Amino acid sequence: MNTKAIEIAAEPYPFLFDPAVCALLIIDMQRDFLEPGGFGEMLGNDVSQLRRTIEPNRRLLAAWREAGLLAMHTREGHRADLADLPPCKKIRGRAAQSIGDSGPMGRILIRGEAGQDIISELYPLPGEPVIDKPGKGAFWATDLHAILQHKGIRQLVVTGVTTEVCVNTTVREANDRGYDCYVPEDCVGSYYPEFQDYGLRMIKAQGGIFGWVGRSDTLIAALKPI
Ligand code: C5J
Repeated sequence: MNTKAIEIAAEPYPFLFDPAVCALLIIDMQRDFLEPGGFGEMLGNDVSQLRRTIEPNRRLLAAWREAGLLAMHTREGHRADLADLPPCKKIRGRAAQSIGDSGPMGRILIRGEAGQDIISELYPLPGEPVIDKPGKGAFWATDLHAILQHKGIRQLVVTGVTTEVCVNTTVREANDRGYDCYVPEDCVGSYYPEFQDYGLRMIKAQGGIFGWVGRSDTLIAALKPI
């Protein structure tokens, strides 16, 4: 693996990738969001828009592990007693079934339920931190920042779903805390193609106001031994 920082292709300008201080953060690749028959599909969403990100994420995660770098995972979800669920989040959307109710794969977005867990293709290895988050951003009400600080991390490669919600919120939170974020566009997904496009454009606009946008093959090439 390259151990020195190297410039890699990105928009709006090349990213100085430093593997020694960079973690991969995979956002909410959960069964209820991605699997046919899950909560996301039950709400009428086209899960194929998210499922196209599985294979690029799988390849990137394999290369990341091979290089011995820190990989982390998040899951959106709540306590079984719903004590950490804001009432506004519970009722938002006026759906027949909402967070905490019985869904296709257990109670919807409740920690420990089958649907709340990460898809098998990207399942965390022992030792890879999993952040259970009650909000859209991975920093809100979690120990993510403390873990990253303890490990000396200053850069994040952020992947997962959905581009305009939890990925964007996390990138913005990370940016405000001083992390440089690189988002490989093939590894993030939205149920809505137009939000995929604008979610990425918002990150790289204004000279990279929240971070950089690139591709997973660029990262994988940079991780290869020289
Ligand atoms: C995520 C959501 N993970 N869209 N959640 O983006 O509610």
